[in-house]
Amino acid sequence: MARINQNYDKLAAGYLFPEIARRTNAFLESNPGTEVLRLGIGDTTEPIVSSVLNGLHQGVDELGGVETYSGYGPSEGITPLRQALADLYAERGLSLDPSEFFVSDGAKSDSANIQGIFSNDCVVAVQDPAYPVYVDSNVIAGRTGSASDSGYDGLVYMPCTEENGFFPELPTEKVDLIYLCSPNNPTGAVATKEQLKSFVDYANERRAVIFYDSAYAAFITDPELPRSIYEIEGADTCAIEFNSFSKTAGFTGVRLAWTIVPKACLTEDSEAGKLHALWTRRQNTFFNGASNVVQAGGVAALSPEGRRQTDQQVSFYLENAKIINDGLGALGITTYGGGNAPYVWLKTPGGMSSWEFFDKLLGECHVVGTPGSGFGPAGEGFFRLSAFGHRENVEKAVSSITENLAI
Ligand code: PL4
Repeated sequence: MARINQNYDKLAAGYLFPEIARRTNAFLESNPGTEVLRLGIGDTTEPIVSSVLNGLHQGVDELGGVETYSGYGPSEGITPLRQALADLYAERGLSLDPSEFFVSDGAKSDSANIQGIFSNDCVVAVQDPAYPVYVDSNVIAGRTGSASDSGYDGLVYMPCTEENGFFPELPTEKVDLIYLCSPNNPTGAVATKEQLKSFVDYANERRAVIFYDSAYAAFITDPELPRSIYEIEGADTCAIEFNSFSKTAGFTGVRLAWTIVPKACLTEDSEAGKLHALWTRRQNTFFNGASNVVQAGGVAALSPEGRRQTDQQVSFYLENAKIINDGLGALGITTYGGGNAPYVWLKTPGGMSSWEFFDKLLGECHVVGTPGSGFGPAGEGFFRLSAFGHRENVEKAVSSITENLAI
């Protein structure tokens, strides 16, 4: 007799982003013809730059030649791309071997799947608020109890608040798996080297492992802020890092990312090399590699011209963030983030709940954002606006908020 994975029934509600789409569609059904300005999902809007397009075209053309055609590739990624990624980190003085890079179809899938190579009795700590995938994947794996207003039983929430600058204190209990995201989704806060060092030391002392999601690292403009956790001494023995081409190369629909599992990384019951071997085995079994066409695009994105052009696009989105920050600031709304991240994190005016503010913003200004409470209990009373958008739409959204929001 087949039985279902009952952990799915513990999931608190619908996945956040489809829920936003559902509510937006319901609004549009009741208000037909209304133009809705979307600053909700962090999804790129600008066309892929020419050098990356050329790389993608080249990848397609190679499929048309007898000599150049390729079928299944290594599930860890093609060698030129792994080498280009290692070179990128080497530029910052980080010595990682190409074999420590695992190319994939997304930081979402990797950050959801990584827990699968760890024991089910590991205690998990997450920043609160956090990208929902970290929590949901562990709920599904059975590492939590049921959900209440204060979150899931058995999960250690590390509150990120105004008081601590949206970077958490170290857990007081022993935890085994720690999710950190910087630049942070949703708060836009970026961890300093000192802040990361405290977690790296904690993890090394207790043989915990840090999952470091740096999907927005390219948005860091401040040279003092770390773009990779491996800039912190000791991180190679305790940290696994995720990154993505989604937000830099406009690959949210194209799909390409990478995960770094250093060979030095270890757990309390395994030697160095074991985690690397397990992730290799996991990917070999479950994954057949990212598209060869797309990987050709990834190589092009990492070329000098590819980086020059994609950097310009990142700057464009950061300018959008500034427009949002300036507009909300002029209204007297408290905002955070946006300077080194594509997200602006605002405090809801008048102590409104996050979903109340969602309805108000949609109803009065026709602007869609993301309720902070959807990212965890400590997100309540906050709201995320995404800086991904055409300039005209971002400007329209900010004008509409300035003119129509009744506060
Ligand atoms: C909507 C911290 C966005 N449908 O594109 P990927 O898989 O390489 O990267 C996804 C990802 C990974 N890590 C972090 C992220 O914020 C994201 C993308 N997040 C958002 O609005 O929060 C898109 C979400 C998408 C989803 O469900 O992930």
